[in-house]
Amino acid sequence: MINIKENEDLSRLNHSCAHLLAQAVRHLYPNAKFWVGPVISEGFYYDIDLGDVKITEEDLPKIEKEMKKISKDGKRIVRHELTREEALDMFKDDPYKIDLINDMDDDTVISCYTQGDFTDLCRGPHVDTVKELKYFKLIKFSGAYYKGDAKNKMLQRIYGVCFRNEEDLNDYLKEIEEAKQRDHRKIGKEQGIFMQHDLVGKGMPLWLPNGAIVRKQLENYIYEKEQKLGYQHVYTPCVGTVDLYKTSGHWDHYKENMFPMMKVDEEEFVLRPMNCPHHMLIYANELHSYRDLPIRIGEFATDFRYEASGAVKGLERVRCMCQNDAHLFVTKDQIGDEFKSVVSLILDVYKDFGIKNYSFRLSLRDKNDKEKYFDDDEMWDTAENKLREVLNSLGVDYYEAVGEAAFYGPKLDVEVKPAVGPEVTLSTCQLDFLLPRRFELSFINQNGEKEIPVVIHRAIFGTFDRFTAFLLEETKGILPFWLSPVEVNIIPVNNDLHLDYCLSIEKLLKDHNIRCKVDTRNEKIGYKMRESQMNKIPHTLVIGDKETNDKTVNYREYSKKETTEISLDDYIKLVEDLKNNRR
Ligand code: TSB
Ligand code: ZN
Repeated sequence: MINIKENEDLSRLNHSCAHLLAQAVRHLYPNAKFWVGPVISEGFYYDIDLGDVKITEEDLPKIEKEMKKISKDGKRIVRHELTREEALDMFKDDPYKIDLINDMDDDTVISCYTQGDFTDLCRGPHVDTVKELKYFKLIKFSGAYYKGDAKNKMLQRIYGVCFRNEEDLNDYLKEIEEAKQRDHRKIGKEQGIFMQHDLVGKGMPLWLPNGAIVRKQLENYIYEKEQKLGYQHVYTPCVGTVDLYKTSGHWDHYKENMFPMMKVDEEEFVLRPMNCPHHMLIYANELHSYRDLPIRIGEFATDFRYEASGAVKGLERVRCMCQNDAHLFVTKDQIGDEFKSVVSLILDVYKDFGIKNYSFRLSLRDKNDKEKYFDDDEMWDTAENKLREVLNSLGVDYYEAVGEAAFYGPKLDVEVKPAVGPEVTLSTCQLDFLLPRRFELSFINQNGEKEIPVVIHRAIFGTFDRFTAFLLEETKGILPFWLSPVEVNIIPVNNDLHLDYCLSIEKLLKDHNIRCKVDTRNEKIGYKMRESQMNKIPHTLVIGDKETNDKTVNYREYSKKETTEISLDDYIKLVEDLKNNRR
């Protein structure tokens, strides 16, 4: 999808269209006051204070109509520069613009743009006349806190987009429509994956039975992989004391992302935002020799993070999440091999899920920023070079982000683009020189001396929450056989004649751990078949006289027209293979 903000011409056009929107709103609602109307990657928006008037999406066509009218009038868009005094005088009745003017540096050139009866404070640039603003559309409407702060007044935000010609606009609207269809929040609702409830709280999704099946399958899948790679899984509490997070440094550096402290008897607890401290303590529970390393402690661990209320989104950005987490304790010499093993696992998993649209970002330190980064140049240089070397040896494409490393070490993230909204990180692999020091971890090296291990934090799925969100969008909700909540739907042609055989198929499939159901409703076959497709069930069996007499099944794969009749025994073999080999 095109990024409007990065295209100079479209950026100017959309910026002017934001003014056109404001002018139309002013015509329709004379008391409207305007805060800011920036260009964004998806077009533009304007934040508007309409006093007591509440507009809804139904009002957008009316506003669009007024915008079209103004555009037809074809007034020129004229720039004026003002002194601070002139500007303050011109906008004296508008607290929002006064606020903007007062925020400007002394050397800012203050300018405003006038088109017909409307003037707005603005840096520009703009197109020459409103005539150029012909192919636009108001997309949606939402509330937005003044200055993004929940303590402030809620303004009304209208989003729109503008193009140079009708074709581009239509193409873009089609893309938005497709993205809406792919949005995991829509699919998640339709397929009974998750729900939210105000009584539970913002950003705290509830996984429904179908979602729980998907999640359990993902857990089993990654657990098996990690077991084969020598990970040891643990369970730890999702709280820790404030002292634990003081020791780790999170209390000082991560507090704004944490839920507030709660006191129980004499202990001060926090809901944990990360699992590293718990895993450090597990490592420290025993003495270690260099021969024991690498030690890989894994956990499907629930974390709580304070995410801004405007940022929480479906399963993608939540306040209660479950990480597919692990902390690897390695010697300096093992960094390369272990990092390679993690990157290979990421590649392996993405291949299994057919995920192709992602990019690797290698975050490095900014050498000149001595304050932001843990001070050990040699350690950083060695580690950064090692990571590059591994990525090159695996032939992985990546880009380097200098100054984006964490305080404690360099990291590799995998970025993906959701259907709606900016890119997010899925997998992550982070080197850490600091945490093992803070917890005074050690192992006995080959010379019989105490040495501090290096820690690698890694999450392959990231969180089950975010990965599921992404998977639903990538697959448009069409999950592979082994992940589908219902794998096989059995439809008897006639309940009186074929139900018994259907029930025996169901029993046999269930004995083989296949998730299946018999549709016994008194509906037409065509209706049941269509519904089976709508529910994206991988296999639908239609069982009539022939199948019942011959002890066969007639199966149809999702989205395919043709059906195949095979013996029940062969069918069991087929679906077992699909399931066990996660085809
Ligand atoms: C990998 N301590 C490390 C861990 O050992 C850690 O917590 N890293 S993290 O902060 O990057 O989080 C791990 C992953 O969780 C991220 O890569 C991202 O995929 C996922 N994640 C982070 N925040 C959220 C959120 N609010 N909602 C859903 N998933 C999230
Ligand atoms: Zn960690």
